[in-house]
Amino acid sequence: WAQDCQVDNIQVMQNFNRTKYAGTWYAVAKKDPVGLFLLDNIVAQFNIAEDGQMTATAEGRVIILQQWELCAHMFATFEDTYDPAKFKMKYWGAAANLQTGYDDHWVISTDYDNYAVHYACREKGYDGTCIDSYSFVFSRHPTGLRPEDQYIVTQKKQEICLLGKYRRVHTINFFC
Ligand code: ODT
Repeated sequence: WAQDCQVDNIQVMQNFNRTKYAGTWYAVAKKDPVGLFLLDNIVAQFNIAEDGQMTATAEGRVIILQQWELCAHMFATFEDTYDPAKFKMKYWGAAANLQTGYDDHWVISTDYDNYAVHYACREKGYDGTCIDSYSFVFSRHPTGLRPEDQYIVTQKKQEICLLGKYRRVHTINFFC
C-alpha cells in the first residue's frame, strides 16, 4: 500500500488536553529541519495561563556562528487553531543571536505522563508532502522512553512519514 504523506492528512492527538500536557518534557529523539538549531540536552517546559493561553520555555545545546557552543534559552507563545492539538508557535531566544520564528506545532500523540510525539512542517511541496519538517520525541523522564512506550512512538513516527529519520539526543550529559 502507498502511505499517505500529505501534511493535511496527518492525524494529530484526539481531544488534546493542554493542562495535562503542561510541565517538563525531555527530548529523547529528534528529526532535524534544514538549518538544524537545537542539538541536544533539550528540555521544554509548557505552561498554561489562567486564561488558557499556552506558553513554553526551552533550553538546549546549540552551536552558533559555526563554532560557539552554548546553552540557548528560548521562549514561545502558542496560537490556537481550529484543532486543539495544532498550534502556531512564535518563538525567540533570550539572546539576540538565537533563532526566532513562527512554526507549526502539532501534538501527534501523547499519554501525558510518559511520552509525546511532536511535529512541525515548515514547508510543503507542490504535492502536499512536507519538504522541511522537524519532530521531537519527548519523555517525562530524563532517562528516556519506557520500553512499553516504544511501540506507539515507532508507529507514530511511521504515520508522519519520518520513521528512520530521527537521531537520539542526550538529555543529561551537559551543563544546560
Ligand atoms: O532545532 C531545530 O532546528 C528546530 C527547533 C527550533 C525551534 C525551537 C524553539 C523553542 C522555543 C521554546 C519552546 C518550547 C517548546 C518546545 C517544544 C517543541 C519544540 C519546538
